[in-house]
Amino acid sequence: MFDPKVLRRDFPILTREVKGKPLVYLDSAATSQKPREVLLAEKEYYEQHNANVHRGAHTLGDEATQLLAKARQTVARFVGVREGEVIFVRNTTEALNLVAYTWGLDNLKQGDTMVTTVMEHHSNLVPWQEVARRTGAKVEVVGVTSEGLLDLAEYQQKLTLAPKLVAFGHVSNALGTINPVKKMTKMAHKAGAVVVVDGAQAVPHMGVKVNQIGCDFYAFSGHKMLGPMGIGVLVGRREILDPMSPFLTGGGMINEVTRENSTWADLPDKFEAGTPNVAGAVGLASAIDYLERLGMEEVRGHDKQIVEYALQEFYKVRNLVILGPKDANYRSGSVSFEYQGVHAHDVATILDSEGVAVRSGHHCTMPLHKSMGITASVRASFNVYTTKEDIKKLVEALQKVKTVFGK
Ligand code: C6P
Repeated sequence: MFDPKVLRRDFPILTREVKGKPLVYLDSAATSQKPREVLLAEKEYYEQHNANVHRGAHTLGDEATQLLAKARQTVARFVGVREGEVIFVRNTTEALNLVAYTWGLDNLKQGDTMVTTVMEHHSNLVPWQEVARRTGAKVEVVGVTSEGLLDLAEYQQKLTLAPKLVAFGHVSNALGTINPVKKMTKMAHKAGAVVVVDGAQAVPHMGVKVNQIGCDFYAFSGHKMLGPMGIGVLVGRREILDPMSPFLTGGGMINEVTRENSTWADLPDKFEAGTPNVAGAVGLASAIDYLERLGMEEVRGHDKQIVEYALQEFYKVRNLVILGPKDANYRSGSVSFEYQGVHAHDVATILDSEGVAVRSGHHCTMPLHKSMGITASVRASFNVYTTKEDIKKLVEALQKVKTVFGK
């Protein structure tokens, strides 16, 4: 039985106090906390198996190589793709930049169009702006409706510009909106575009099968899905990755090197230059084992319940303007709000004094905030260990904002 109160015991940090109060961690979209077994998996790697990979000459080197391969298998199975299609990177940002600086620079030219959306995290916007600056291509940005959903009519209309590349998020980190990625991918493919999906906020909360979505690239970070920082994944379709230029060059990614020239290793090594983060990959695989034991359907069920509860409770607080869809069926992972008359950073500081950790600011979505006519918001974000009590404590702590600001 999925019980967040029981599984909280697996997360050592959740027993901490902050400012003399029990920690209420509601900043999981920024980074999730890690269960003990993930921490131990990394520790055991360093204590028992640490060596560089692909060096073959000794036992520890073989063990490290096997552990990296096993972690790749785990990730591939988890998201429904082939092993060679899983490229380990540092995080979602690096994954998206990899696509921008390889596929983007090689395939886009003056006059070409890319389509993205106003709800993107900067990591899925700035790289395309940079490709545009360097190639002369342009970026078209689709807006959101007043309900906080992607404007699919505008999306369809922008697709008539025959974009070469379309990039969108699976789940918005600021609105919590779940986008219909399968449908959007189909529409973009019909228009002839390569499709890049930012899955940073989706993979932690729902069973994502990249092969079913059908996109060309899918990016996510280990640290938001109970795994360690410093490990992320770019999934790419083999047919598109194979002819692509490498991103970083040097050790580990070559087939043969002469004084004049080099040839590239097969996938995925071609995109993994230098010493990989084996401990991170091992930790990520351990996080996936943990999530799979809970069951991704249960994980999503719990996510939806918490989002529903948070919406219900936040709507009762006077002065809160909730961002994003009202219906939890269209949301995942977080609820952001504006506290009218009090700056988001002030709200967060007061909440912190009560032990409640939330994020305040633009959440790396400045264009989105601007489109809503605000500069900042407060975001409460959740993961498997979030309880209704956490939400209650946040609402209680909001009383202090009222006391201090009289609003
Ligand atoms: N969002 C947040 O508090 P990195 O930092 O590379 O692991 O992930 C970047 C990223 C990309 N896309 C989305 C949708 C994201 O939410 C994030 C990270 C964090 O919302 C940190 S800004």
